[in-house]
Amino acid sequence: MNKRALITGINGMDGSHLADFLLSKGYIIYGMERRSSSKNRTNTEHLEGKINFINGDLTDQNSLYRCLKESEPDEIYNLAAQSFVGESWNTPEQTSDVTGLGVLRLLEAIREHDESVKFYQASSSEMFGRMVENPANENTPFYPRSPYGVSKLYGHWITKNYRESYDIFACSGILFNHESERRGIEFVTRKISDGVARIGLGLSDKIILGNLEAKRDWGYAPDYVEAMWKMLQLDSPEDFVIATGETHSIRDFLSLAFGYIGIDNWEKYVGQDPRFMRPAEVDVLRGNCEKANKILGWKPKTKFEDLVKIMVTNDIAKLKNRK
Ligand code: NAP
Ligand code: G4F
Repeated sequence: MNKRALITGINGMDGSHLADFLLSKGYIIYGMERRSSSKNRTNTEHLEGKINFINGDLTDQNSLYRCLKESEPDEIYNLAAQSFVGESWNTPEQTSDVTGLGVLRLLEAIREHDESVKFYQASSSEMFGRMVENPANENTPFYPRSPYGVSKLYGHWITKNYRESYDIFACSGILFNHESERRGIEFVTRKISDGVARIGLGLSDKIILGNLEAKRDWGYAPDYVEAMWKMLQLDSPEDFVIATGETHSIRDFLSLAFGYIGIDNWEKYVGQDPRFMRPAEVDVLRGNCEKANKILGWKPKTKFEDLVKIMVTNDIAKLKNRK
């Protein structure tokens, strides 16, 4: 019989890639989206007719009970969140409500509906923040540096707590940064790939950024959603770090991205504005995915250079089509 999955955050980057992956495995998929006056299905337009969209909101407990009743899932992937770190200083209360307490509400819905449902929580490398150990693994102490990181830490611990308290199959993937052509435009990688494409096509002459020295462990989202699924196929729940083990600066990303359009002196095309600096920065992130490799048989497939190329190439194609 086909397995049934409920994915929250279906219209986000990961939600849409996970739906593509689970469809290839024959799943019946319910994608939870919140109501808005104008729907944004840019990432999921191709899924219309193939999956079931249902309305729900992580800030509304009753809507979550209803989503579980309607979808009768075997597996729930909680990918919904206020996921933009920079925004979390502007809306700390809302971020905590959605990204933190939202996890508790889903776990409560599982307790009410059916405790045998398997639950995946999208934990984040932002929880390591000011890294106490580099590279970080599943045993590295946390030190979040943003309201977002603190909220994710609550989601992480409440998932662990419900696993231990109620014997629910609940686990967290601690995913390091992953990107794709479906990444939101305000995140730095997509802001760069889109900006480079515009400059290459003569539509713009500058990209304005914040801190260029920050370093991230960047992987490719389609590789990472497979790890989420693998975690829920285990017999007992465990948490895993998912990362590439490599770290690169924003400067490295810029240099490669501009390189693809034949520009070497990229500094000329990049400006900085304090508006894009953060009150507290995470200077460097790097993860160790040895445990995932050993137990899940997972490792990243896409190299950093290829990730940058995929994103720039896609943005050039998108803009050409629009023209
Ligand atoms: P994303 O593109 O920002 O998607 C997040 C989704 O959550 C959006 O579709 C958004 O819906 C939805 N959402 C926001 N508030 C909601 C609410 N109150 N109720 C229901 N849905 C709501 O994020 P992503 O990059 O795919 O990441 C997926 C998850 O992994 C997130 O939890 C993120 O924090 C976490 N994570 C991401 C990374 C990464 O590098 N990408 C790394 C570690 C962890 P709207 O479209 O309506 O805004
Ligand atoms: O692309 P970012 O906004 O991603 P960030 O903050 O690392 O968060 C992402 O990864 C987390 C996992 O570690 C996820 F949990 C989270 O949901 C999200 O997906 O910023 C990356 C770096 C930061 O150091 C930031 O200060 O880029 C720096 N940066 C420099 N200029 C900029 C900019 N970031 C953005 N968004 N915009 C800029 O203009």
